[in-house]
Amino acid sequence: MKFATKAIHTGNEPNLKEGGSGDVVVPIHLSTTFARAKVDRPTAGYEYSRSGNPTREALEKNLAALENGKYAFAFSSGLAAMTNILLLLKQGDHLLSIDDVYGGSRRLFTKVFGDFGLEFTFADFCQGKEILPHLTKNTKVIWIESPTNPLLKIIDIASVAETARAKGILTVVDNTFASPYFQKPLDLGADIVIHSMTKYIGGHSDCVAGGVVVRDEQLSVRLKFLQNAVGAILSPFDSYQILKGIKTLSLRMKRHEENALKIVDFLSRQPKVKKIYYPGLSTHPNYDIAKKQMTGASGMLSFELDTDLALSVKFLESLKIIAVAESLGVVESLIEHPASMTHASIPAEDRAKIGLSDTLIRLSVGIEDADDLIADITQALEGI
Ligand code: P1T
Repeated sequence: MKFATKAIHTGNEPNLKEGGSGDVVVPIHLSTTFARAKVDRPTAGYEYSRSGNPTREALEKNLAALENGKYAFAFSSGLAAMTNILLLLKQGDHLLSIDDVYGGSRRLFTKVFGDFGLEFTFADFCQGKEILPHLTKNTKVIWIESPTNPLLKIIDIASVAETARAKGILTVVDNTFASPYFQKPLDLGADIVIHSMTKYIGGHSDCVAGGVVVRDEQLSVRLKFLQNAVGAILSPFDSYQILKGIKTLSLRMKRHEENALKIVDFLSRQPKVKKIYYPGLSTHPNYDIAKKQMTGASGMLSFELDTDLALSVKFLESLKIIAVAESLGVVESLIEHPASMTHASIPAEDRAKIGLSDTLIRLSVGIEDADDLIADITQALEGI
């Protein structure tokens, strides 16, 4: 099946067996536990809702299919999903991460797992050979966001994964910014994909959720164990919400990109805009890699105004349709100031090292009419 068909049908198959109800929408199974006729035999494989729930399982099946994976696990947030991946590691293990990651990811690495003896290095790499100087004998994971949050850097996933694999190192890709519609890291050689499903996958700003997808059975067994043992599972209602969001993922992603391209074109003609970060622009430093590994550039972009912090803030606060808010990848356009919002937990000196300036603005282009979004940006630019 092709992507749009899988998004609607996989995991959502009606139960047409004798006694089945034939629902075309997956029911929300709220039961926390499942009764059995025989002490040693769970009735339909379900025992207790933390270890397995039919609604969550439907979503997990769907998510695995979207990423061309075999096994998926749904968690109560993107950070909970990341936590479960990090729990694959042991004290003394080293993780090399791309330097430009979501502020909360960096906080989880350094301020939580750092205290449990995991070691982290942040570096700017694009190709496999660039990771080599940063590897130690204990490196177990390479962590990639591509495109990165918020500078939209593009990392050559196939090249990094090939180098990592030769050294027995796992490649993890946070695919939140691209969504599986535009990029499938497992097909490019990555071992683990993680999503903040709060973003494009859910798409409607009504559910915080995370997901992990793998192909390898051994990894899946450990992740399944950790999901149950640690317990940060996605609730049945939220699983239903995310499944519902996924049904329109392909339509939404097309429109997100279409609108982003129009806005990038508009911004590139504005004298008050100093720099635009968007992987769909032929002037992006890694445009060729983006073209090779993504089928579209998505709806995320960042830009800098040719002004100071105070006027950048004035610009943000003058917007009427586009909301100033954290989060991204949702139907409504959201704009934010990374240095004081999503990436405020990163010390200023580290932000400077990454190139994340105090005047950087990140825009998550929604699926409204692009003309209205451009009119809103125009009136806010006129005020500065
Ligand atoms: O918010 P949560 O569902 O826990 O996901 C965390 C997360 C993980 N990975 C990436 C790339 C992310 O962008 C996020 C969350 N990011 C925001 C809330 C934000 O506005 O950037």
